[in-house]
Order: sequence, then structure tokens, then C-alpha cells
Amino acid sequence: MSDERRVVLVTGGSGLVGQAIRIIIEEEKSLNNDSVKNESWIFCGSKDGDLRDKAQTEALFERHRPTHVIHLAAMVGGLFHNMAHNLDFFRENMAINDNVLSASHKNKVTKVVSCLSTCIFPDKTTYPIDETMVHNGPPHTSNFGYSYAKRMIDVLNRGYHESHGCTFTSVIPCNVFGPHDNFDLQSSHVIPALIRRMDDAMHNGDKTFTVMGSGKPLRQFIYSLDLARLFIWVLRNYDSVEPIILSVDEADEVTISTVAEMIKKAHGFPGDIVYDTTKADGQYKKTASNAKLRSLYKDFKFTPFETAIHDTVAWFKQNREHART
Ligand code: NAP
Ligand code: GFB
Repeated sequence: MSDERRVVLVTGGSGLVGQAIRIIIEEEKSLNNDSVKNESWIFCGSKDGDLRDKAQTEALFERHRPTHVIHLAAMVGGLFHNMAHNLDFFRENMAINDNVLSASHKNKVTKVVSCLSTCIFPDKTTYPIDETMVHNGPPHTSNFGYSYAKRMIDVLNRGYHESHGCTFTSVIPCNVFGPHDNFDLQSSHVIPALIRRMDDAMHNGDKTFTVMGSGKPLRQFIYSLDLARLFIWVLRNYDSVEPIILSVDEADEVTISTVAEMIKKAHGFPGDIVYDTTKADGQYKKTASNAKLRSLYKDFKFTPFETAIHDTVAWFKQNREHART
């Protein structure tokens, strides 16, 4: 990146990934990192402007005049929230994404990095999944609304590049977890859901703990602080319009059962884990390759999964009263 002063606007800055980026940027500032000296970072949540509304989006961009944007803002949720609200996931995210990219173009933003997800890939596919496969078939039915809206970010990026030469690109994370996650019972992803519900079980003195589904599905999980470091690296070093997967290795894929046992160990829950197989499993697997990332950022080290789980459980127990529950 050139030496001129950069103003980086982070939409969705109050969420799981946004807060992780804030933590890493603060860490870089405390270490007097050279890159961050040239950058002003602005973290926005919905209180700063409802990005479903075009006028509020344009007002936010006119207020901050960003040169770069990390676009995280979205309606986000776990399997069960998606299954119950596919239409809302599609419409809200379509509106947010079109408004943010249109305002970025109108304000001559130098670069936008948006966020897709490994859950948007075709349900019927070969493995491992890679970046070329985004549009090769319908996504899993459980989250078709979110998936198609996210795929349209890639379509918009290509359109703005072809018509206006914009450097609008995207990253494709696997499942993310960490501090400042959404621990709400209705809308949360599996890891924050299990952490919160097991904390409740500990307080209630429950003898058993119920995991939804069979526990057999496979997932790759990235710690939010690791994803944040990779996001910042993409902003500063990756200039292709083609998406790039940001995921742990295929070998780090784990079953939901393994995750539940790790969270049980981190909590010190004494009871037994039982499975409610009347509840959906969702996608069985969505194994993604991080070969492109590894070829460009060779020495990146991911936080060991068990350490990240332990630290997230500790964060939740210390911050429960302020967390999104
Ligand atoms: P999150 O914790 O739910 O945060 C969502 C963020 O978007 C919040 O800052 C929220 O602001 C903002 N937002 C939502 N609706 C908005 C609106 N109408 N106007 C303005 N801001 C709005 O989500 P996350 O997990 O950090 O996800 C960040 C990005 O990563 C998303 O694009 C998501 O699709 C992607 N992603 C997440 C995962 C995962 O497992 N979590 C996996 C792959 C990709 P308020 O809180 O102030 O309302
Ligand atoms: O993170 P999650 O909700 O979404 O994980 P996906 C769902 C898996 O965890 C299923 C099991 O196999 C569930 O049966 N599970 C067990 C639970 N207990 C629970 C629980 O208490 N809560 C939840 N939520 N799951 C999402 C997509 O898929 O991945 C989203 O639907 C998004 O669009 C996200 O992209 C990253 O990993 O299945």
C-alpha cells in the first residue's frame, strides 16, 4: 500500500469480527507498528447508521470520507436462525451490500474488502472447496437466503471492477468464534450457543447437557483474533477482485461432538452430554481449502483450537453481564 494517509471504515465494527479487528489494531498501535501509523480506523455499528437505508449509508460515508472499507455489516446467525428467516437474511443483506458498495464507489473509496462465508458454497460439491466454486450450484437449503445475498457481493465486486475499475474484493471465512460473539439463544452460532447454554447448566446444577442434532457434522472454526489479523493483511496486501478463503487447514476440521467435549472441559461441566437428534444437523460438511492463503501468507500461525475455546469460555464467564445474550 502507498504511503498516503488512509481512513479505514469498518462496517459491522461492533460485532464479533469487528471487535476482533479493533483489538488487533489497538495491539498494533501499542507496538508502534509502521503500517497503522498511517491509518485512522473507524468502527461503526447500526447505531451509526442503518445500512439497509441508502440515505443513512451515504450520510455515513460523507461523514467519514473513508479511503478504505472493511465491510462486515450483515444480518448474521446460526443454522436455526437462518432456517427460520431465510427471506429476511436475503433482503436485509442484499440492501446492506448494495448500499455499501454503491456508496463506496460514489465516494471513490480506493479498496473495499467484504465478507462472504464457507457456508455459501454449493451443497453438492467436491472437496476440498476452493474459491472458484462459489457459483457452481445451489447452496444448502437451510441458509439459501444468506448464501445468495453473499454471492451477490462477488457479482457486485466484478461489476464495479469491470465498469469502473474498482478494487472491491472479498474474503471467505469458515465458521468464526471468539470474544464479543453473539451468545443469544435464538440467533447464535454453535460455539457461542454451547458456551452460553453450558454456563447456564453449570449455574442450574444440571446433570445432563443437550447438544442439538447428532453431533456428527464437521466444521472448520477460526478464532476471531486470527481472522482479524488475516483481514488486516488482506486490506494491506491483497488486491485481486477474486475472493480468498480465510480458513484453518482441512486437517483442523472437527465434529460438533468434539467441540461440545472441549467446551465441557473448559467449563469443567460434571454432567453428561446428550444429543437431541430431532433437531437439524444442517450441512454435513463444508470443507474448504486454504491453499491460496497459504501460498500468499506462508508463515501465518493459527491459535490452537483448544486454546481459543478455553480463552473464549473464560471471556464469556468474565463478561457475561455485558455480552450479547
Ligand atoms: P455479528 O457479531 O452479528 O455483527 C454484525 C455486525 O453488523 C454488527 O456490528 C451489527 O451492528 C452490524 N449490522 C447488522 N445489521 C446492520 C444494519 N442494518 N446497519 C448497520 N450495521 C448493521 O456478526 P459477525 O459474526 O461479526 O459477522 C461479521 C461478518 O462476518 C458478516 O458479514 C458475516 O456474514 C461474516 N461471517 C461470519 C461468520 C461467523 O461464524 N460469525 C462466518 C463467516 C462469515 P449492531 O450490533 O450495532 O447492530
Ligand atoms: O454454527 P451453526 O449454528 O451453523 O452450527 P452452521 C450448527 C451445527 O451445530 C448443527 C449443531 O449441526 C447443529 O445441530 N448445534 C448443536 C447447534 N447445538 C447447537 C446450538 O445450541 N445452537 C446451534 N446454532 N447449533 C451456519 C450458516 O451454518 O454457518 C450461516 O447457517 C453462517 O449462514 C454460519 O454462514 C457461519 O455452521 O451449520
